[in-house]
Amino acid sequence: MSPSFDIFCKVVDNYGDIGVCWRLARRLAAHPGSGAIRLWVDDLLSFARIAPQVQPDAATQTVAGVTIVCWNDAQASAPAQQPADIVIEAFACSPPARYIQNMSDQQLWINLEYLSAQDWVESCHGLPSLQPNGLRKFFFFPGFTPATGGLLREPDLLARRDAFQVNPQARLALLAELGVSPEWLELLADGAALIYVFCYPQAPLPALLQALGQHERDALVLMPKGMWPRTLADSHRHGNLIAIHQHDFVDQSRFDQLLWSSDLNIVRGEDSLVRAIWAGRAMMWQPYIQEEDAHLDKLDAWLARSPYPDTVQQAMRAWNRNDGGALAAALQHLLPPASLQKWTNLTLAWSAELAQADDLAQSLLSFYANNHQTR
Ligand code: TRH
Repeated sequence: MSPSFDIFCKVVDNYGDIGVCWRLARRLAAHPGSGAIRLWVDDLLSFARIAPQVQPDAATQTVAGVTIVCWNDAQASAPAQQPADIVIEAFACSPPARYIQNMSDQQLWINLEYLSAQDWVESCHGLPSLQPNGLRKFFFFPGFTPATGGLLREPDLLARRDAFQVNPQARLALLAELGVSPEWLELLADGAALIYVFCYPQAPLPALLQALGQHERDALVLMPKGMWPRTLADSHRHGNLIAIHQHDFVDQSRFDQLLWSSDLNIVRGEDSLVRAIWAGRAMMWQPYIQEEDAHLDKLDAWLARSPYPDTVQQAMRAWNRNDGGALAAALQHLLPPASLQKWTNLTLAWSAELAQADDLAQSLLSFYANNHQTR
């Protein structure tokens, strides 16, 4: 029988926790090998920003085949529910105590961890940890190698991306929908660059704008509203015209399409990292900022697995170290169209290579099949 899933998600900060859980829940709901999918979320307001169909005040609702349960204190003290076959706690958020009381060794209990390209992930992936109630909880690590749980990817994703990218009208329609002006739509249709920026406020954005201004193409920088705490002029003229357009949050499918639409994607956190790779365009990554610069180690580990040459790596390190001078120096070599195309080709080839592996949802189902048989 196809296993059912309970996925528990606490929104700590930002959109990454719910972003990953929502993609996973939808992917599993569409998978022929899984049963009912229930997603427990403690912050439906944040959730609704990336999934506008979600009603922030509903105790339970069904969206895209997923039963969404508002996981608040009242819910936690309500009569415990019958646990699903596979219980996933995202990023070590523990399910409610009363729920755990109803669990037995019939359930597969998974702690879904953050994505990392660091070597140690391979040795920890799939390891059990014995819980005080005698049950085993398994560490499950997404990752970039076959010894990990893989990356989230819908089976038709790259085909949909390819179809979108050969259709310039689809791109312009999307940008028009987000309020990009007719003048800019025309410039973009004539070859101006589109740069997507989803970053933390520590990034040297002014240096990026300046570097774009010294480049031979006009450029439109598209970024979500509210991501940048300081004032930004809407438009600059350094040599070329550089404008910034800030868009309202869109749902995850449109977010993907924005990444497919851009000539350079600068993203942050783990979910956008994966989506920018699948977008197959030139890209830079800013990991979530951690104490003692642990995020810089994460970046280095990921860069070591990436196909990117030194100049691209220098640009990313400079972006993450808030080093505007080094960023500008690297971008001088990377922004000319031929270099940008090479960078794009590298991402495209990497996306094709990574897509050969099982995706995270498939890995979870295979892990269940293997573990279920041995119990
Ligand atoms: O929002 P983030 O910075 O999330 C972070 C990290 O995941 C970090 O590791 C975690 O610890 C911290 O949150 C709590 O970046 P991330 O991971 O890319 O998640 C953003 C999600 O928001 C992603 O699923 C894409 C989605 N999104 C939209 O759907 N529409 C939008 O308009 C935008 C800007 C984002």
